[in-house]
Amino acid sequence: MIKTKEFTERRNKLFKEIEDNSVVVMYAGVAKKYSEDETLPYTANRNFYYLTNIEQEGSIYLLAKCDGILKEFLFISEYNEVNEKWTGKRLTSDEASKLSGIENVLGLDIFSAKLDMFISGKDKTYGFYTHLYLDLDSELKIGDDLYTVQLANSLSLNYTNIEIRNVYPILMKLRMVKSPQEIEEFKEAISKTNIGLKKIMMSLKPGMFEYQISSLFYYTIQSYDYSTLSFPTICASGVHATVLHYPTPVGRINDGECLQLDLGSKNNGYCADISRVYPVNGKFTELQKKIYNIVLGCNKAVITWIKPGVTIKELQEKTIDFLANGCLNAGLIKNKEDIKNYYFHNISHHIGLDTHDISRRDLPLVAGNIISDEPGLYFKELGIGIRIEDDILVTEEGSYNLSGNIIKEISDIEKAMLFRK
Ligand SMILES: [Mn+2]
Repeated sequence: MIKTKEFTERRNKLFKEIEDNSVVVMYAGVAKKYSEDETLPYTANRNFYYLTNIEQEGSIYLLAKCDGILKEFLFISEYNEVNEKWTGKRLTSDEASKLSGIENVLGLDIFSAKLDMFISGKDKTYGFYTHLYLDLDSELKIGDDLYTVQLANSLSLNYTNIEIRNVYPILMKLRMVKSPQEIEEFKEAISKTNIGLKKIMMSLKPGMFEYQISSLFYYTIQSYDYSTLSFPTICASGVHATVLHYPTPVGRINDGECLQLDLGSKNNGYCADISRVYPVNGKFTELQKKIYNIVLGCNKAVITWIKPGVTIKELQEKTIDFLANGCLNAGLIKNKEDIKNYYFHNISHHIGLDTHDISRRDLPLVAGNIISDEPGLYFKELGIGIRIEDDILVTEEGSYNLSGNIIKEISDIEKAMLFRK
């Protein structure tokens, strides 16, 4: 678990990045509607969580910076006996304070009045403010029919003395560099993912259905320590693997095919994102090996290219070149340009509290970034799609493969699958 102290440090970093005489308001948000009276599964806004360690729906954080002095408040829903009977226990002020390290925890009912005291300039003891920072992510729902973007519009009409800014780019900059503790959380997420992958290798047999394998992964990580998925598991056999985000794993897993898995377990919010390919009957065919080894060679080359100063765009250009040469030499394509028909996604993205973490891919990498390394080749006419993905930490010296323990050599996979039940 990330210690409370680290959440306090994150808020101090945010405090340093914003203008003096500013207020920041962050919302945990509320669940979106699924259908009729049902909602989609709720997750606290990741930027809010990153700063507060609080997951409770509807919570609000307010930070004020006035003449270099920090004041902060957390607003959570008040105790409500009836609500608790329906949906279980909510945080008490004390619990919220311990989790977040924020001393002043107040009820949500006084939030609006408190914000008004800060930004209206009515009460001089609150200080004088010129800027209000909000997370203007258009998807951030904070109430019935209310998103932060709409809130910003109405606040700027009511408080003409205040300039509204987007806090999102500042939090992106902070979240892109992972702390030593965050790296530990990742390692744990990856090792849980590995437990699930081993289980799959030991259970995979021709004739099964794809959903039996994707469910097995979910069951394995859930029964291990109630972990959840980083994202819906992609489990695609044979030609299905040529659809990148193959959505409905209802196909039969046939003898002689390869099974593509792109999956991950979360650990305390941090998302592993791993791809592996297994031969359904335990043995790769010669053609599958040929394609697999081009992708694996590229996956390993990318690890050596990753270092501070390099951009993901540069990694992408080198990847295209590597895969094109590999396919040309193997007789899989006739012209280098044809590679665009068989490799058509990006080599990498940042990973963190979101699988596709908030980031800018054009920025040079720095130590502490965690990014994916996921080359792939997809030959629909051959019924073969292969993507191999590891999670890579950028270090001062270059890179470190956080998922180096998850086997990916053909000989290792075939050996492991000899022990299937
Ligand atoms: Mn990925």
